[in-house]
Amino acid sequence: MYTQKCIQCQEEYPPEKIVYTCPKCGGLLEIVYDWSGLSINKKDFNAIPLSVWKYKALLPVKREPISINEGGTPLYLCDRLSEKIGINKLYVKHEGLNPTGSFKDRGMTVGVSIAMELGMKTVACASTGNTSASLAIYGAKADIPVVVMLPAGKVAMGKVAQAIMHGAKVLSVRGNFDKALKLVRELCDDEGFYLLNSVNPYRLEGQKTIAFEIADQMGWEVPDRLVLPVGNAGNISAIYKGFKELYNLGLTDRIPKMTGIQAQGSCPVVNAFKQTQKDIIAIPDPETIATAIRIGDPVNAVKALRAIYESGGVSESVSDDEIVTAQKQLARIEGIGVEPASASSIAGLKKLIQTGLITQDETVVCVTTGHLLKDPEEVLSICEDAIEIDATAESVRRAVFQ
Ligand code: AN7
Repeated sequence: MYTQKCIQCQEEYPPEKIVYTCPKCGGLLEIVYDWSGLSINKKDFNAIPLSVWKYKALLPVKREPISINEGGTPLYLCDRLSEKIGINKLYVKHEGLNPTGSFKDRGMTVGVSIAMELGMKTVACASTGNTSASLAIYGAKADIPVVVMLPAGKVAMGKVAQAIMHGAKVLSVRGNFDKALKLVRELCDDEGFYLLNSVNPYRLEGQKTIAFEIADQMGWEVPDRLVLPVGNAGNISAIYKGFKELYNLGLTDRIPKMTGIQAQGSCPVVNAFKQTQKDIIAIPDPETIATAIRIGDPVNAVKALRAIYESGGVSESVSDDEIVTAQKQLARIEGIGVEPASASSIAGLKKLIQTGLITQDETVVCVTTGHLLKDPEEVLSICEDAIEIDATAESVRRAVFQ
């Protein structure tokens, strides 16, 4: 039993009502459950392999889900990197190892399953890339048409490749992500398409399983802090909700400090946090090498700021140079290949340790949200070129020892 509830005015709407924000006050919605009849125990999770659907009892989907084995991503203990940056224990939850290469799959397996339950005929989203790649693939699996809107020229190649290969109708919008999102919301309202951006509260239900898996993987001991990139601000809100639910169910004994990192040229949530505001002032022309989080007007900002304040977390911005340095460190010290947005979590952690806002005795989990291969062009622009040589032993030797 659950409803869609406004986080602002508390009005509740039935599960099958197609709403994305509160019709009464415009507030964001979240899924709230009546779990009074539910008895759940840590032991219930023993010996079941990790996946989003391991936690089906805590998710809203009734039907057989549209699934391609999402979730179950590794939690790596990063000894060498933690020593280098000066933190007691650092884990990386590598969400880039989901089926389409990003955490969006957790949201889409739930979101597209709900779309099918509701009998929707077309699904749509605006995207900086990963959301569109994921929706294209889940739409293909569900046999439902997909429309995606991307900011022209600002989406990493791997993500566009996925969206077009899996058969979505891909519209390249002359404008940034925030404009594309406005347009797709109008399209969904006018045409009855189902909107699967993270303003859709069902999508965030899938993403809260990141919290469930982290707790599960750590033996139901939660870390002191979670550090992750913030773009449209859905994921940090979802993960916080997940940890809160575990706590309320008595499965864990505390909630980690939610720590949101943005790129300096695109940091409305950080600005609001530093001025202790409850909502953001949009940035009209966001810019960063981390195109996934090049978002100036995040729809879930109010939820994200609540997550940060309530959990005692912080929000910080990092420069593109800091992002690139962290991306290389993670790749070369720990063997974890991530796209720039994901590396912002490591860059942010380093900065917050240096400024003393994070203390060395903490156990931290960084969430790396997308795979390195999403953005090969960025990699080629920041790394050493391959050395082209003649096909002779002499040239080989000269190149190897130069
Ligand atoms: C790799 O695909 O917004 O704060 O349209 O792709 O929940 O938005 C992507 C976001 C972090 C930020 N890391 O998550 C999209 C999109 C990666 C991402 C984020 C995104 P949110």
